[in-house]
Amino acid sequence: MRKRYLAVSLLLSSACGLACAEGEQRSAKPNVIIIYADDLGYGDLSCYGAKRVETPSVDRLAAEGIRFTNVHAVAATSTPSRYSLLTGEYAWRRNDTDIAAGNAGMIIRPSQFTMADMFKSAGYATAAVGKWHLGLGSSTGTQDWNAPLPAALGDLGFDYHYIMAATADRVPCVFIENGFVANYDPSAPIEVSYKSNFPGEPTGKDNPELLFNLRSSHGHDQSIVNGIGRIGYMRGGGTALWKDENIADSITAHAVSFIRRHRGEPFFLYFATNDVHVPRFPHERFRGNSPMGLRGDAILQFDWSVGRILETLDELGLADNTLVLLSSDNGPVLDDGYQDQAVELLGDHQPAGPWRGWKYSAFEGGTVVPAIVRWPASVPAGQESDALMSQIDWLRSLGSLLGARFPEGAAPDSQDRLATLLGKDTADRPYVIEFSSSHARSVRTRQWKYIEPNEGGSLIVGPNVETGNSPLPQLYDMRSPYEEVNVASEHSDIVSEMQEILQQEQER
Ligand code: NG6
Ligand code: CA
Repeated sequence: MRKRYLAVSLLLSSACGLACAEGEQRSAKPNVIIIYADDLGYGDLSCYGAKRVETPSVDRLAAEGIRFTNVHAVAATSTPSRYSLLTGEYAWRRNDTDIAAGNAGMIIRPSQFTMADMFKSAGYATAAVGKWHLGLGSSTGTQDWNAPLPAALGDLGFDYHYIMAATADRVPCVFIENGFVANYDPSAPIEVSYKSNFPGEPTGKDNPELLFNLRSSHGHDQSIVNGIGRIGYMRGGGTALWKDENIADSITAHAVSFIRRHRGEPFFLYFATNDVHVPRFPHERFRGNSPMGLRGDAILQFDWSVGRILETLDELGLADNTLVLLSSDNGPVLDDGYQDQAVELLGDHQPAGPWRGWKYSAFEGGTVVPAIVRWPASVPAGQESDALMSQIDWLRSLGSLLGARFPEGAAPDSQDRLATLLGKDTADRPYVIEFSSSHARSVRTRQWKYIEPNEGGSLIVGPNVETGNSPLPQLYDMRSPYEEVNVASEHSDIVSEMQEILQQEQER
């Protein structure tokens, strides 16, 4: 592959004029790595002000690039955020993008143009490693996990994948490598159900004595794998079952080996970590290293994974021309279903930084996330940008970097904001649309935040999260970041403007 690429560029550069220029441009294409953390909050990194946890590798990335302070994930939970990042379409345009079960059918359709398709069409080697959570196979509940899946990430433009089907707290607890269970164990056929248990199999609910690694606090009381209760039922798996304490090692090793394999050609790596999602059960070399218990330790483990990626780039001489984009899929949460003492050991740490609300919420804490860009060949170090941005735009922005052509109808909500992403300007997106787990949409501009009326309750009891829901329109003046005083009735003109934006977006 490498040889063929070199041959093509030699051919181009030996020709004259335009072909020559194109050849040079081609070889200058940066590698792109998206490091997408799970539930990592705006305030969870030391470069974003965290004091009770040190994240030297992420801090280094920020110091060598741009640290953004006003970037939004598209939604306040994983599946819709990831859907939108990879397709450039707002998740709320579809009714099947809520938090996916481990046996959900593939949500992105093979006919859709994805970020991986875009890179592939520009001649990149493409891979997804880590958390997927966007469904697999042709339809929900019909997968045969003992055979190659009929639809997987290969149909979405990824040349290679090594992924968890959903989340670490959802069955099946096995990695899928290129559409088939990795390390498949023929002596332990895999069965999965989100409806009923398999006869004779223990559950967290009935056999709490078997939860030797972590106890659940709410939910997570169905199948038990590795001494941890899960959502959903599974049987079998044998030696293919993951050990939670090795997940970071395993996915990081696969990410590193993809980089090594493709060092000689442009590559795109979507590296979606399991950290710091529940169940938080990092490797023992991280356990006990932070004063914040397992959640803090998982942040350290995340930082270690980032460090391994950066070291690999350094070692291979690829750091200069690799664009690394680090962010998170939604805001932070403390008790997300396991007794990991995230609440008890928090101290004065502020996972969501100055923002109100958490993961799931319509308040800013649901979607404001850390975001860092480093590309030494083109982006001067040591920058900070408070430009208002949304991850919805990353697809077309990166496409603009590659000069990619998008098929008709692709990435309908994504805008080219490459200049902002590379720190060449600080222009705000005119507005950003957010989407909470109770389906409340918000419109955020530099000064205002509007939350549309929603009949859902005001609190999610288990994680103790404010939803931000209200049956009345809410408007906040973001010159003070903590959404506290609803000024909708004083500014009916702004409220109408915001409603108009949502209406127009809806009809587009
Ligand atoms: C919730 C789970 C939570 C987490 C979340 C998805 C319960 C009680 N809670 O339903 O633990 O898995 O889904 O998180 O089951 S996300 O970051 O992948 O969206
Ligand atoms: Ca998440």
